[in-house]
Amino acid sequence: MTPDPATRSTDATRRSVLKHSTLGASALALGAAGATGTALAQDEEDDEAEEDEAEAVESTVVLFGGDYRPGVAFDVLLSLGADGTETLFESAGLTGEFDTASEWDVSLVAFDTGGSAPELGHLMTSEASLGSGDSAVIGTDASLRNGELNLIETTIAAPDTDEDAANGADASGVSPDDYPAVDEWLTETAVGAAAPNYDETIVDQRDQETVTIGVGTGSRGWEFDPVAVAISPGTTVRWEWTGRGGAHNVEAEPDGQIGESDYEFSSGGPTAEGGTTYEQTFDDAGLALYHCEPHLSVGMKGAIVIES
Ligand SMILES: [Cu+2]
Repeated sequence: MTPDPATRSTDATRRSVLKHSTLGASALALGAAGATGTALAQDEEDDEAEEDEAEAVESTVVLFGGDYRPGVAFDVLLSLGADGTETLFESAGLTGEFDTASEWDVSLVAFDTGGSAPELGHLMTSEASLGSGDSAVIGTDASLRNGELNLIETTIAAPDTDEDAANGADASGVSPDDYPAVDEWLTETAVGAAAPNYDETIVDQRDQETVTIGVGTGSRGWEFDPVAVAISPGTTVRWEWTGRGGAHNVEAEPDGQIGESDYEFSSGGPTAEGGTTYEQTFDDAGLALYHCEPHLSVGMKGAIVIES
């Protein structure tokens, strides 16, 4: 029997989707992602009776590798429904766990990458219920769901409540107003250009043990993503080169830049090699402002707020 697409976003269905979650099992198999995933599944069981609470928890989603844009906000354009989902899975040759298309919700989403035209992608989930008009943010912590099928698993911050979405307020309470140096570094042009992908929000990743920042994101590959992120003291940040936009590096030189910054570090000379990583652990509360040397002039800048 095929579920009627129109009923798939009702509360009753949403609850059954959450119950139906296969996250526990798959997260365990994923090793590093297991700790977070299992805790998440547990949270959902605990919160099942409280619909609103459950929605505030992050949800796991699956994307095609080419659609993965860490830290990028997106709008749901439409839900494909049961028939559309089945067609997509078939045309993409998805097998195995995707044989049961009815267990998945697939949405067509528009990523807000700051370019002139939105970039579209598909977002698959067996636990969150997304509807047209919902907005959320793609997680920066990703793992490979299925290498053969080029599928990435990550989390999304659950659909925002209306007031959050409407005014763009950071629900986390990490406000750029509290960190004028972040604003200064990312918007002023006395040293380099303004970061084109900074929208005066600081992505809250304080609950993550490791945080990943894409190096070479955006339409031209000249951005860090997320451009501004809040982490907890003791967190390791890993920069990951996308392989796009030419040679990049990660350079924090408080003496040579605008804005008060507490950290100095460097990944070394620029490299274009996709998959390159650079890690830095931030033990003390404060600010780290940094940039890419070859692309400082086009605003390839980033900021990390370390706050408990
Ligand atoms: Cu660069």
